Amino acid sequence: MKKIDIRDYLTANFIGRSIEYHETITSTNIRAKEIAREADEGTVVIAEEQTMGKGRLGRNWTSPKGKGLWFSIILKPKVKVEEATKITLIGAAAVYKALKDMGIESYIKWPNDIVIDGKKVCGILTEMIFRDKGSYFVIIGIGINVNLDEEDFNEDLKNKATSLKLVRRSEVDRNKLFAYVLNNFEILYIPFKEKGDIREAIEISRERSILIGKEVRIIGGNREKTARVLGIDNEGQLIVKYRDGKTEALFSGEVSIRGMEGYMDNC
Ligand code: BT5
Repeated sequence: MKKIDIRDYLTANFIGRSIEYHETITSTNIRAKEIAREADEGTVVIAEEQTMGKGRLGRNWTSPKGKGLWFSIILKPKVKVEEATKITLIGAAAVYKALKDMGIESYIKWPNDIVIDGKKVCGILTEMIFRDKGSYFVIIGIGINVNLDEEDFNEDLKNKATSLKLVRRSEVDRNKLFAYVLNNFEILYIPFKEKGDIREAIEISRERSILIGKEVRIIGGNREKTARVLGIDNEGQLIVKYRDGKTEALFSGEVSIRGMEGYMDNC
């Protein structure tokens, strides 16, 4: 197994300039939180394998050894904390663009999944650490199924997850893809960090959305409702219309969206 080395491809100035590498770790998000205070902005924690990879809302993230990109970026934006949740959309847009740079087409399932052939190939978990006087750090954890084989997915995941190797039918260069994600992330993140400007990421989330125009089940708290997705507004919220005609803008993080058809079910 080749160790990650992105020196040939990294053009970003601060995202990924410092990388903490682990063979095995519980979760790169957990480790990133531990070192966030001392770390420079843009520091990345990456591991070949996670033994307790985390999804949202306490869910698990399957992270077998040497086959994926499991990493977390430490960010210290100056924007209001309410704005910082939008960083998930920057991550999704950056992964989409990086895959495109590799010649791979993908879709975005708002707010945190990248989907190919109706199956999840990447998930994003954004977490915040609050410090005194209202300041905070952001950890954006990105998991990309690069060279996973069928047998790396358990029965539950087989129908709803895939890897780049499975869709491409050949191995994908992890170093190149990793660097491309970091490069694209920095380009999209700088206007946000400086001015709260997230327009390009939202534009991409709209253009590549797998949800817009579809009927979905919206699951949040203990309620579940059917709605049609009308679009994504300029704040990055998902605009949905319920069967009773009411519309609502949903914040990322508060809901899970399920498809009504075979595609993207439960991802
Ligand atoms: C996510 O949660 O999609 C966020 C995943 C974030 C993973 C990265 S890896 C680096 C960093 N360190 C961490 O510990 N985490 C981050 P959510 O939307 O809740 O989706 C979780 C669900 O996706 C699970 O309940 C499974 O159904 C499914 N799943 C688990 N592992 C998967 C995989 N490898 N590929 C596709 N789907 C998976």
